[in-house]
Amino acid sequence: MGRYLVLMAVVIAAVAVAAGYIYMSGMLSERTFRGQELTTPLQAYDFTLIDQYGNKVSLSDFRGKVIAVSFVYTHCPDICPRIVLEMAKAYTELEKIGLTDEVVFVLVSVDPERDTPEQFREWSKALNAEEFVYLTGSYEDVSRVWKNYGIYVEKQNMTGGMPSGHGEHTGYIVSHTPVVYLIDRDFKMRIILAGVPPDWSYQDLVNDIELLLG
Ligand SMILES: [Cu+2]
Repeated sequence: MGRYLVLMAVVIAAVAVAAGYIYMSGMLSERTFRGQELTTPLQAYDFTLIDQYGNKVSLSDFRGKVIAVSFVYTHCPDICPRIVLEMAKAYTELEKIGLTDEVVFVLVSVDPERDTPEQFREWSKALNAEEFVYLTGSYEDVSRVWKNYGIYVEKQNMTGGMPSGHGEHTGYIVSHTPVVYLIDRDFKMRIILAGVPPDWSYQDLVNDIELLLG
């Protein structure tokens, strides 16, 4: 009788542990998007600009991959470097899990007058984010892209506003919408990560990219 009770207790405990484990693993595998998911995914707006090597690049060239698109400029004092550095961290994580062939990070200029391909090349080196695609072009071409992606861009003169001695930061700054869009393999706009890190983190970006890759 004693032995029977012990056996029962062991069996009950084992079942409880197994059930708990199944429940836990079920919870862990249920991952959700951390960015804002579009309820009706639309076809991404396609465009052609010039990359940091001077080549013509269309966004649709990357169809079949997950595309992360953001809007930046190289003279940005703080926000853009934070966005690119966070994206670079995400890229490093994706590299570790062997997913970089299936992902592309695209940065479109909000200051095409100063963001030449060469300027982008140097900036990407300084930020250690040379794997990304930096796109610029004529004001007309680039501003059409802002419009289609809902990016607000406004030049603000800094005449006398900045201390001298740092020539490249004088002149003007550009106010712009900070956002990262994720486009899926079918070239559909799916996820919006709004704001500047820490509003979203590289972990959020990796999580959502992994989910889109399926
Ligand atoms: Cu900026």
